[in-house]
Amino acid sequence: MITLALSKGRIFEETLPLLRAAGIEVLDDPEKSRKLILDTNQPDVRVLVVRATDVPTYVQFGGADMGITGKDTLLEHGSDWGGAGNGAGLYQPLDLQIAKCRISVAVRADFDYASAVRQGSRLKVATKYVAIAREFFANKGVHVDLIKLYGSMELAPLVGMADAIVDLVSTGNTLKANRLVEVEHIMDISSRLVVNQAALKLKREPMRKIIDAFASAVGKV
Ligand code: PRT
Ligand code: MG
Repeated sequence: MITLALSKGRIFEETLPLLRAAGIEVLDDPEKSRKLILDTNQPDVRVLVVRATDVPTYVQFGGADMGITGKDTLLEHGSDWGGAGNGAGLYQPLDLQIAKCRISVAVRADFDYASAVRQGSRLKVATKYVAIAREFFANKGVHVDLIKLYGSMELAPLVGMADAIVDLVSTGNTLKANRLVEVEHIMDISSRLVVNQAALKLKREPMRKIIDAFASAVGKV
């Protein structure tokens, strides 16, 4: 049995064509079903539906043989496990080039970020990405007080709780709708295939088959 960990939402949607290219059809719709283990057309392949931030954990501890998750999630997970931003030693054979976005710093349109940085002001930064934000501002030599949030970061500057946010941006529409502007582009993000190395040793053949099928489908689906 090969167990694949996925999260609902955009990564799931964008993963379906890759799975199809590997000959795998998921038989249930995770948005409609309450099942957490989904069957596929392949009797020896199943899909676990987990929180996006839990995907690396399932793969690291062998609850899943492989998983698909954003580079953002992997970097934060790696820092929790003392890894130097490498996703806790999780083997990452592939950049799937799906769920692409960037991680950026944004502020209220009326906040003069450049001057604040120039003057060496201490910035209050709200984010779900504490490790990525800490490293970015440390490298820049900017002092920050980080405020951990779990969602809707865009609210924090609007209610005066933070000067800036570090968040994912794709179209920029969410920032625009909340009168925030992007002032730094920290890095580009896409989703990665992560693999449990012990599982790969035990189930080399069937796992290689899936990895190779994903590899040849990347960028084509
Ligand atoms: O619920 P949980 O916190 O566990 O997960 P989640 O709800 O964050 O999962 P999901 O499905 O929303 O996103 C999971 C992954 O998708 C992220 O870890 C990224 O790797 C990737 N991804 C790609 C994105 C975006 N693009 C994205 N735009 N994740 C979130 N967003 C959000 C962003 O946070 C912001 O609020 O969309 C908003 C901005 O979008 P635009 O188009 O308005 O700029
Ligand atoms: Mg979400």
